[in-house]
Amino acid sequence: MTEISRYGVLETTSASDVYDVLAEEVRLLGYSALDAALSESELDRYSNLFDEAATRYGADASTKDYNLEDINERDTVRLLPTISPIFWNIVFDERLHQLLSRLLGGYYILNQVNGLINRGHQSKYHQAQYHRDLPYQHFTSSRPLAINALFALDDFTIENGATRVIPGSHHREAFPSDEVVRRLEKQVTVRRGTFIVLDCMVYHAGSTNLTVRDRRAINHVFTIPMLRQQFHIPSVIADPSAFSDQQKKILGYGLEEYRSVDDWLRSRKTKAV
Ligand SMILES: O=C(O)CCC(=O)C(=O)O
Repeated sequence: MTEISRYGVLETTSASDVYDVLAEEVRLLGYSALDAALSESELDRYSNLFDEAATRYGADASTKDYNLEDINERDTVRLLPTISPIFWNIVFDERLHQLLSRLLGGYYILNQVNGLINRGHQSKYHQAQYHRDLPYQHFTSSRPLAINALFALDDFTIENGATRVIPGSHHREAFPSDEVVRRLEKQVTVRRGTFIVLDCMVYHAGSTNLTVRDRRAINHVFTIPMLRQQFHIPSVIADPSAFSDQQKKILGYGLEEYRSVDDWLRSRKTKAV
């Protein structure tokens, strides 16, 4: 390909493969899209299992006397892969982790993984208000601290409430003025089977679903290990033996705070060997 023409440029960013390109987009704009390259039949299977898991989750909650609607939890299936383990495959998708390692470095952990249902019939969707995934935070950082890989289980279209983003808003501390939001916001339409990859500090929101069918997605928030998980995932997983050491690291194993100075000193001793 011919080089983009330029003048007065002393420094350029180099990109050696597609993951470098997508990572650069996320750094610059706050979002990008990554195709998980799943077949139509795999996606159909995930969709069916998602619906089953959502039904079981709702039934279990009501048995335990939780009214999900009353507590603003109607649209969310918390820790989806603990209900239907096939969804660990998406959490550990190889392409996604190629990209995450470019953005977050060699050590990052899973903060949350939730099924999201943007219901049809213009029903009110909890995520349809602009927010950061690190809410209440108003600072900028030179590198991403957290990435949301929002997996589209259905095509995201204008009609069914595709995600809106305010490009570049992770570079500013405050939420932009309403007029600037109206001028800059972009709706990200993607085919099912795509991850919308967001810097968690970029302002984004779902949109109202104008169709009659639910629009389903799974959010995966990965952070640097210094940030607290939404769930202490090691406590929720009954049997970790199926996970590799690297996967356990991503799930947050081995991060418990030291409970005593003795514990700290003992850990240094092991490291020194
Ligand atoms: O459902 C969407 O389009 C947006 C989801 C979202 O805002 C989130 O995962 O934080």
